[in-house]
Amino acid sequence: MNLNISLIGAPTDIGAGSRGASMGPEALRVANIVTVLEGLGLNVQDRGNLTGPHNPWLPPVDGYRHLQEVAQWNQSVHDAVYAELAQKRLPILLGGDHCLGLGSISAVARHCRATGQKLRVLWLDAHADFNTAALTPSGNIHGMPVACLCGYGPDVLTHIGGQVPAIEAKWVRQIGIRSVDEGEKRLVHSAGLEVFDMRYIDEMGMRAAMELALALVDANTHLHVSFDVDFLDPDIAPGVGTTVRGGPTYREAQLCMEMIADTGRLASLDVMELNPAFDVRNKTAEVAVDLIESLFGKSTLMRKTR
Ligand SMILES: [Mn+2]
Repeated sequence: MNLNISLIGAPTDIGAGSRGASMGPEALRVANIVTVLEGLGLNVQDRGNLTGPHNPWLPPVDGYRHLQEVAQWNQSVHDAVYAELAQKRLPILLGGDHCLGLGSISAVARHCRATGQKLRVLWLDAHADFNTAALTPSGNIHGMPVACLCGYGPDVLTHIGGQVPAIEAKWVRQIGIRSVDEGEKRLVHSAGLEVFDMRYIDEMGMRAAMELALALVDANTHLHVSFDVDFLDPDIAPGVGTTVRGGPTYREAQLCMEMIADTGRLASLDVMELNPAFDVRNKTAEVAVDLIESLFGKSTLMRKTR
């Protein structure tokens, strides 16, 4: 794995349905993300925060809230993530709401085209984030990034990575899903996304889900993890805007991260939707940093390394 890490803060809640994810990057820093990663022997550069338009908090226009502002933020994220990848560094995007997964992953996809790598996206989330303007009940664009990446969305969002669609649905594995709108569900199926929802994890276990989600990841695969903190059960992670009961437990989430680490292919990461306004003594940020530590190879198991 790449030992050179760059942190990119994106302090905005421009695509969300509640305010506060804009404080996410600082909460992760307060939870010692830099020293924890350095403790694993990684070289960490904190690039500070991107800037962008303020949140005007307006109702939807033609099915989108804040479309131009969302596009601006995503362009900044795209440019910053792409620049780090071009310097052979591993970018960690500190969100910010999950609409920014669009900018991040479209940059990753562009990098993979330039380097001839295969891309695998693991989307860890309670939600499929596959809404469109026609389907969305709210107009909040944080419910749309996966659809936009797959080409379903307005031009100003789908074109950010320089190719439409930015990615193919079959490159994505969604894990932990438990809240999908009715019309969104049909689009997820017709687009052909592979989804390991909570029922799958309940019945088959996290291990089986992750073995399938990581199948065929090889030495030429760029593995991107888009970690929406609402993936986790609200008992351990209350600090998000859209809690959904029945998510992975602490141990299940650790196993998920450890199995990703075992591949040695992690090459970029988003940590999204952390909302300190809903948190309790920063515990969600601390859990997130704990899990990130495992994602970068800390083993909690008494197991000899190979
Ligand atoms: Mn999400």
